[in-house]
Amino acid sequence: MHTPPRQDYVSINFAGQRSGSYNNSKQWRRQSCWRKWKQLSRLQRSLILFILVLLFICGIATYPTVTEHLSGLTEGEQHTDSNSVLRPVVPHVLPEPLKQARPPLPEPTSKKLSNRRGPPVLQNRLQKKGNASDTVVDDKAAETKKEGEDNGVISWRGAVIDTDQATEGTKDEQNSEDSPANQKGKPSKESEANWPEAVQQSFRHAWKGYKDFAWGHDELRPLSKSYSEWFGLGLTLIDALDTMWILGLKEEFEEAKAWVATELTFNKNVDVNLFESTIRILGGLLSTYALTGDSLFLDKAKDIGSRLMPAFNTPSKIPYSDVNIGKGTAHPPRWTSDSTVAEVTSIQLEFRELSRLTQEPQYQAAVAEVMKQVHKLDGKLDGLVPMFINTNNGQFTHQGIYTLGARADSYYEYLLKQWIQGGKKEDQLLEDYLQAIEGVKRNLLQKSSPNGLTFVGELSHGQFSPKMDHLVCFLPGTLALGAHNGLPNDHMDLAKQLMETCYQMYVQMETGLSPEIVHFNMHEGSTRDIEVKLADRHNLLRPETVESLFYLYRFTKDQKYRDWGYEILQNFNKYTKVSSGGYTSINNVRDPDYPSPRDKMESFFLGETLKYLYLLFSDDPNLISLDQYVFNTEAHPLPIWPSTV
Ligand code: DMJ
Repeated sequence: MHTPPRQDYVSINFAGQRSGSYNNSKQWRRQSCWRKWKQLSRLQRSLILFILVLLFICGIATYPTVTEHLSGLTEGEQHTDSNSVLRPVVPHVLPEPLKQARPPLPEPTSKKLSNRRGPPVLQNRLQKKGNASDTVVDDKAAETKKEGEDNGVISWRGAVIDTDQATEGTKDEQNSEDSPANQKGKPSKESEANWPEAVQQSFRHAWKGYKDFAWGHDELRPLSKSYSEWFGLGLTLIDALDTMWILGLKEEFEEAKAWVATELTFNKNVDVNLFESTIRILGGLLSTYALTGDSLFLDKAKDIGSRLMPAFNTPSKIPYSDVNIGKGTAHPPRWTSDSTVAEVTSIQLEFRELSRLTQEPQYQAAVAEVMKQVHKLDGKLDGLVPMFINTNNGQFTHQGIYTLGARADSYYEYLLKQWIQGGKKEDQLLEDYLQAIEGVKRNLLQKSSPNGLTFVGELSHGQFSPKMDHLVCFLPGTLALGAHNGLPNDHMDLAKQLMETCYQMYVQMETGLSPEIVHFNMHEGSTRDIEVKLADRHNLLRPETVESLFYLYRFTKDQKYRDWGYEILQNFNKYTKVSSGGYTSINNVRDPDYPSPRDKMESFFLGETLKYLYLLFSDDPNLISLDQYVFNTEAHPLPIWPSTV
């Protein structure tokens, strides 16, 4: 006998029970819904109403958290900063008033010879001490600012409280109403000889903050006078080693070297991101070895390099994003088995160099295998790659989206740079690079309205978006480097046009500093070329524009590139410098009165931004000659391999 199943649940059947022809008129739909509703039992109706009310209450309760979270995701570095994984929004904080004197003048320049990631738990683990006092510091700072404003003692200029702290130019330049320095940092030609020194001074100021409040930790939090950990490996210190060497800051370099010799250990149970630790730590150690010849740095490079190798043990040999350098285990992010294309294709310069130095082929073999596979993959558009690749099957995922920004950017950079590093013999790398640049021209290049700025937008399933990340501003420099190495002249023309656009991304903002992302107007009749969405107004002290200025100046000797770089340095000093030491990323480049400091100095500010500025201003073209060195994507110069033929 058939027993009807027990119904422990309430079933609601919305399937049509009426015969007759389909009628989709509004009235029919309204009547039909009402009829369905009335067909329900009282219990069913009460249950539905109860659920709806519950959902409504939950929605109201969670709305602020959700919007805050979403804005955090948008604001977070999208790159795998590059970065990227998505970081929590840092609460707005105010600096404390300036009490100390102007930093000491630097010693003369020595020409001895540059939406984020990381396990969230780790990021915060070592902040406890700082966190406890953060609120106090912030509150105090806020109070002090108010008092200061009231009695006129404090001159509030964004993160910098006192114009005396601005390091560049003479006092006269800064104070005169018509002085170029007051027109968004326009430089005075007379002081040009001092510009390298101004960068040294900025570096010392940043270093002071790191040394006083974050020594041996990953990143300085200059406003709360504390630090944050990402990998717990002294990231800023390692990223800054070769910058100190290049800037001739010997004392600082020796102190840092002593820390590396006595304190730095990679034998730690810690998850690190393969790409970030390769470009910052392995790259930083290898370049410091190249510059100094000190075997300490090579030994440390071997140590971290070998500890990163488990990342390549995947079914496809496309590496996982994360490695535990203590346990020797690797894994993808919790939510996916994909890796980011830029990440797996921007570790090659470093591992290849490690193999050359150690004569151990496994490093180079592992990263060459990745390039070989990516070269052959379906899913590219005229040489442009998607943003994700699966570590199980080795195929691109999330296909149809093409960008030169976050998650794809340094793939293109490393095609060219590997070709240069290896002595311009690896034709496949060059072919892929040339094809990709043609792909950019065909699919992503447009001009804005009304002033016709050339920009690189994005493509999503055939739909063009006029969005450009600041990260894309590496491209003018890379194109110029290619042209310098014999690639077509029109690459240099395009480099110059894009350089102008990247500069405009700074100069058109009220602080003279670029936002993280801009949108270009393309409609006739637009009144301005560049728009910035609210969530994109932050500046993380990124290097890409000054990096490109350095290349463009080296190859053209056009003075304007130096002038632009100097303006940018002045604006960093004006809006991001923190009086007690360090520089901070800011939330709003459009508000010079309240740029809203974020309380974080990224390691690449010392590793890249200040290094490229110094090299831009240096008159010595042999200071890291571009015919002898190739910079990795974190500005660490690695030797171009001597020809063996
Ligand atoms: C750096 O870590 C590297 O330059 C990377 O390629 C991109 N993101 C940051 C700087 O913006």
